Amino acid sequence: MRITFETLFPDLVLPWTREALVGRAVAAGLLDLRVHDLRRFAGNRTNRVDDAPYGGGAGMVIRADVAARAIDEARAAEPPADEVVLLSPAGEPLTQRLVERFATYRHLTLLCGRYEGFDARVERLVDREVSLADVVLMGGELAALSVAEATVRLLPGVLGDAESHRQDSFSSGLLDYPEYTRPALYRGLRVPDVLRSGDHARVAAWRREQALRRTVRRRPDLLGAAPLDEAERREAAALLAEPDGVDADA
Ligand code: JCQ
Repeated sequence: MRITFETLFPDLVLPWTREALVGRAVAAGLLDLRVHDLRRFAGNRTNRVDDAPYGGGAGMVIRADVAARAIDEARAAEPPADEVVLLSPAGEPLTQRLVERFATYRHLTLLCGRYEGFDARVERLVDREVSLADVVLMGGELAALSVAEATVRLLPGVLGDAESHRQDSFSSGLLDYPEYTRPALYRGLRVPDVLRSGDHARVAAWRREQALRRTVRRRPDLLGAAPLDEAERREAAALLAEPDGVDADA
């Protein structure tokens, strides 16, 4: 898969491309990363990519023609970009489901804005606007890197067997169950006995229960879309009805 970053700050993106698992995926030919400096598309000798906003006000706006040339290049590339995605707080929220879609693409282009953003006409030239979270960053780069990292770890061969097995847990629609390692007693806190019992069926049932409890307590908004069986639905409803703090484990 190819992922192209269009950015005014390539130096922010480049170290990630060399990071352990990502660098290995690139070396193995599973991943083709391109980091393009948007300033290449300034199209003037001053190298300016931004201009003052119509209507006045503080800050600068990245010109539409600069983004347009970057987008045209992405669409003319081989393979052509399956999607050009603009990172912006005004985008649709990033989800695992969206990332699963990106991971099926041959070429994903991520367009990173800075300053006050792009000329609004750029929205019409991209396929999608995506937001990492309801926060405002100084630029789209860290959001783009998050999209890229979430996508890359889904590509076959990028994670080892053990790690890919673990990634199934978010697809359960629930938060992860808690994990423990030695020692069994640390600062007065004990590892639950069931995890040391060697009874794999009981361990699996306990983990599922913990995932359900944590999700009810911390992210009840996820329950609607989580694939739960009848008994789990009833349990989730009962836990939701309990006042906070009744269950110290959750
Ligand atoms: C991305 N969540 C937050 C800030 C405008 C392109 O327009 C703008 C882009 C940014 C940088 O991105 C974010 C962001 N996802 O802040 C303002």
